[in-house]
Amino acid sequence: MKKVPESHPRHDSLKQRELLVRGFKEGATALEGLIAFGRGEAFDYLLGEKTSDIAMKAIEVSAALLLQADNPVISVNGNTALLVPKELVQLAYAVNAKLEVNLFYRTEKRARAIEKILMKNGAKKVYGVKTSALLKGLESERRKVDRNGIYSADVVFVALEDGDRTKALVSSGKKVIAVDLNPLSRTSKEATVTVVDNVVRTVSLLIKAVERLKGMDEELLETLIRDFDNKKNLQDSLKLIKEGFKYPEADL
Ligand code: PTJ
Repeated sequence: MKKVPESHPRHDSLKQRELLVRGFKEGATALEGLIAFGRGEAFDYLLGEKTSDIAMKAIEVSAALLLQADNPVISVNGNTALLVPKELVQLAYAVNAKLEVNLFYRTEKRARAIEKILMKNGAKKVYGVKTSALLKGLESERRKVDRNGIYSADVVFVALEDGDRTKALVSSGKKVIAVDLNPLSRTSKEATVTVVDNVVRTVSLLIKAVERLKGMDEELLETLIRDFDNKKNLQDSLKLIKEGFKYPEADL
């Protein structure tokens, strides 16, 4: 892998790009995934490349939803498999969730490559390499799911997701936790809880939030979930992004 100097001001972002390029070369990440990441980076730049308090609120509610779920499933695609494989496996253990590969540009070869990455990072079982059910109201390859995984899940965690599937999941009665840097995307608008943040930062923060909330009163978790207004949270994130358009006073 190429070397990005630690001192480089855009070190983290450049490392993430390298991971995705490697994922592409290894057959796990879609070429289109690299483009999708670039769109996310633009939003992240405007957010100051840090997790906002607004996103933290959504992370806390996501932790509550995962802890309350009977059959939570973490959906993994070609981007998240490279960016946060270890963290997704840890999250799955922390909330007793299943891991399922779900791809827009689905091929069995890619699904297997992603399964291999997750196993290497500690997963014992990965769903979605072979699929056994179809999600209603969806025409893309993402409709292919596992009957014992996403199909029967009550809470699904997604990141870098397509609006169509988010809508199909919500329409089938599931709660969807989405991580999406674009608060205007259809996924952001359709999800039950949207974390407007870089998935690279979100997943470890989510694990910490789960640890904090574990063992808390059911009522407290319910109150957190009930009091959360996703639309308001998205509007607040959008305001923050608008702030990012201001030229720093010091540079004027
Ligand atoms: O691996 P596959 O075949 O399932 O394909 C995955 C991609 C990402 C190619 C596919 O789902 C896709 O085309 O996604 P979209 O429609 O481009 O949506 C991606 C969304 O995620 C956009 O709103 C981006 O702003 C956002 N995004 C990009 N990078 C990140 C991100 N959100 C959070 N963290 C990121 N690092």
